[in-house]
Amino acid sequence: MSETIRQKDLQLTQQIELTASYKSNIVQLEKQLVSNDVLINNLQSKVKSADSQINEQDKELKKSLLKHENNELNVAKIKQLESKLSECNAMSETIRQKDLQLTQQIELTASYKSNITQLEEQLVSNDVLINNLQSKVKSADSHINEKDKELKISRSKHEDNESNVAKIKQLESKLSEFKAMSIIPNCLGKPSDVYAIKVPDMYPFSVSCDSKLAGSGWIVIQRRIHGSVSFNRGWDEYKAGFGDLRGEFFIGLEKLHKLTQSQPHELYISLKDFQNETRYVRYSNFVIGNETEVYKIKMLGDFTGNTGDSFKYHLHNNFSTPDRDNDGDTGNCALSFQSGWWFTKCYNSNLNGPYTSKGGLGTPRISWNSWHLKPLKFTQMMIKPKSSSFINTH
Ligand SMILES: [Ca+2]
Repeated sequence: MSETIRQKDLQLTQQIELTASYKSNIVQLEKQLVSNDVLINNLQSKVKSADSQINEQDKELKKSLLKHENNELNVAKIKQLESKLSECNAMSETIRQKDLQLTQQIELTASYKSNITQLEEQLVSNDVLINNLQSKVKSADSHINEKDKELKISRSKHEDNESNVAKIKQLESKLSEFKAMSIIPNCLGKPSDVYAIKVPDMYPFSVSCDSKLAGSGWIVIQRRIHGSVSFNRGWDEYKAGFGDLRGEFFIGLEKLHKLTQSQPHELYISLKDFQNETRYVRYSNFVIGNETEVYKIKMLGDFTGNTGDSFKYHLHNNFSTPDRDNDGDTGNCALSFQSGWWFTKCYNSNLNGPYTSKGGLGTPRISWNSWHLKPLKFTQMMIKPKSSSFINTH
């Protein structure tokens, strides 16, 4: 045990020595710590100052960078401006050229203006000239018109004179005819020929007397022989009469009215066809109305004859011509059958129809349908004063 205690003592002495060494070390270390703290403080203040220096430098750097950037921007701006300047220069050149062109145009315009002014002056002078000429033409025209009027008057006087001379000659020739033909009241007792007849309310006029077909004293009012005279005529011609008294003719409605109105008349109609067959019909009291009565057949009297009565159908009918439809038909019979007649719807006889040797029912032709429907070659209508007929036959 004592050994152990001795060892323990030894160990304890060693430990105490060790601890004393540690203590000295700690003191040294504590001293060093304090000095280190001072150093650290110094360093920390140095770091602070360095930091502030860095910050300032950083700021300066930033400023410098900013300046640098600005500089770059400025360079770019300068480049832009330079390019714009060159553009401006180019434009300026263009403007200069345009100016040059404009100047040229202005000069040209000025020259045109001067031309226009000259032309306008010329126009004004021409206008004056034209006005002068127009007034001269007007005065010439009025002069011509006056001369023309004088000439017309002179011509018309001359023509009037010529036509008057011709009329006088005609009248003289008619007068000499009438003088040569003694004026008769009717055809009674006269051989077949042309005579002057006088009826009340009318100047004497020529008539054809026939004494061969049905005894003496007949005034021929219508005759068809060969078709040389057209019977397709208007109202005025049927009213006045037309044709050749020695050939084919129609006496005229006005004369027919005046004759049949002056005293009672008989009517005789002679017919012949293209087979040279003949027929006749006779009416005892034939009266034609005046123009106001449309020249209607007012009376026929009693019928006699050796064929059918194709005229009775027309009693009381108006007279119609192609240009004057007075018929009882919805159409225009006179136009359809190319003649003037006492049509109604349309006819049973048409002695004024177109002269033809062919055709039948429906064909415009000279027709007497109650005999047959073939065209006729010859017709003659005649009238005679009834009393004279009575006297003549007794
Ligand atoms: Ca009609």
